[in-house]
Amino acid sequence: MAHLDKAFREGRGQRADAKSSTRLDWWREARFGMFIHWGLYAIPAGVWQGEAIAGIGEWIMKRAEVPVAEYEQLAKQFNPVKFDAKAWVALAKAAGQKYMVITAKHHDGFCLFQSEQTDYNMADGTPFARDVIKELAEECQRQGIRFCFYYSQTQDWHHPNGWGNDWDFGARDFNNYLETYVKPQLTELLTNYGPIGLVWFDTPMIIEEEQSRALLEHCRLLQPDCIISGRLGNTLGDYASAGDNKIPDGAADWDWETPATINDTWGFKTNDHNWKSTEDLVHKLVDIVSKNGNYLLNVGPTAEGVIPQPSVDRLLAMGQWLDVNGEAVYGTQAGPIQGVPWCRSTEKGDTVYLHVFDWPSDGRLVLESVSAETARLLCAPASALSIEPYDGGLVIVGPKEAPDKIDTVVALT
Ligand code: FHN
Repeated sequence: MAHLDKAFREGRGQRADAKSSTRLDWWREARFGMFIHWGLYAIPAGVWQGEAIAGIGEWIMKRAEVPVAEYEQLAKQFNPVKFDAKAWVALAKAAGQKYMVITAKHHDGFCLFQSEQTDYNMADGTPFARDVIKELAEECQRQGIRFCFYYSQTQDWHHPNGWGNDWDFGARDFNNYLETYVKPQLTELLTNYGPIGLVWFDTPMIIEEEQSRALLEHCRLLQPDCIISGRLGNTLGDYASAGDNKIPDGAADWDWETPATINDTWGFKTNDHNWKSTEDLVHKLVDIVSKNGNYLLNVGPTAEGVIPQPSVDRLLAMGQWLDVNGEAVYGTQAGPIQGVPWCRSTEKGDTVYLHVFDWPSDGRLVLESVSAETARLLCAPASALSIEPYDGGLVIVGPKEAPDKIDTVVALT
């Protein structure tokens, strides 16, 4: 397992009893979700007082050590008039994503939901004056997407007792912050927005085991079926979290997820144009699923509330590929063919799905130690492919041209 460990950071493991729990059933079926990083950081979008700030966009407050009194002025400008919950959820649906995880509160402390604990929130502290978490939760219900939220439980650069802001605050009472601020906010989020699929805690850092456990129990009491992410800390989450954009070399026998970016940032940055190709994104999705994982792919909307067009284009293209090949992704697990560079495999019931990334020019797919009676292309289900025996394995004979330039899926039974 040593090769796998590199992709999983310490303290981000799966709790011992989670594997046998039915809580994760929908999530294992889903395999692909939409992550949304949206907050005040979308306004500076990577540039502070004329200076481009290196690194991920949502960290601009920390990277530029912006004082709270200055940073919180951004709330008065936050007026995303183009925000459209229906369109965001429809995009996730068209992309083939089955759950949505949005930053209810990120490290900068600004809340996208209405909270009695602070006015530093979208509904009470901005000219927009709307609870976007409510709008998205309702729209997800309507369109059949599991609604989930991200919540930064340890880092809060706005709260004097939260972790991470050393330029404004000195000594802190972290436990007091957890008890008197985090827990009441979790109560609000797990009470006011209907059923929540999962709470995506992040960057556990200094949180101690009994504090992680207290948050877990708090969430369990409010919504027992809600999944808790591995980044709650102290190996108490329901599934393991790989590092950002990290994919392990081989299949894991625990439940895990890779959170990932389409370009390099999570929160919107004007200067980040390093977009991954659709082919790369589909390959990453399939690679992850072929190793028993989930892919949580991020979008970073602008301060106007618009999901950048390069993200939209790629998500729609992924959705088109999934329309044809979704059978080989949703509800599947790691297949029997592992470690072969030109392909990946997933399986469900008695069907093995061979995902061919590099189609051979003679159209002959040689597989060792595999037996199958039938082979069909998901992109042309009516035409069966012939199978020839080969030295303990088999050869599937297909066309000379790759039927799908991105990933041709052959279903073997
Ligand atoms: O610090 C955060 C970062 O801003 C972002 O939210 C990612 C998403 O997985 N999580 C943390 C870094 O691992």
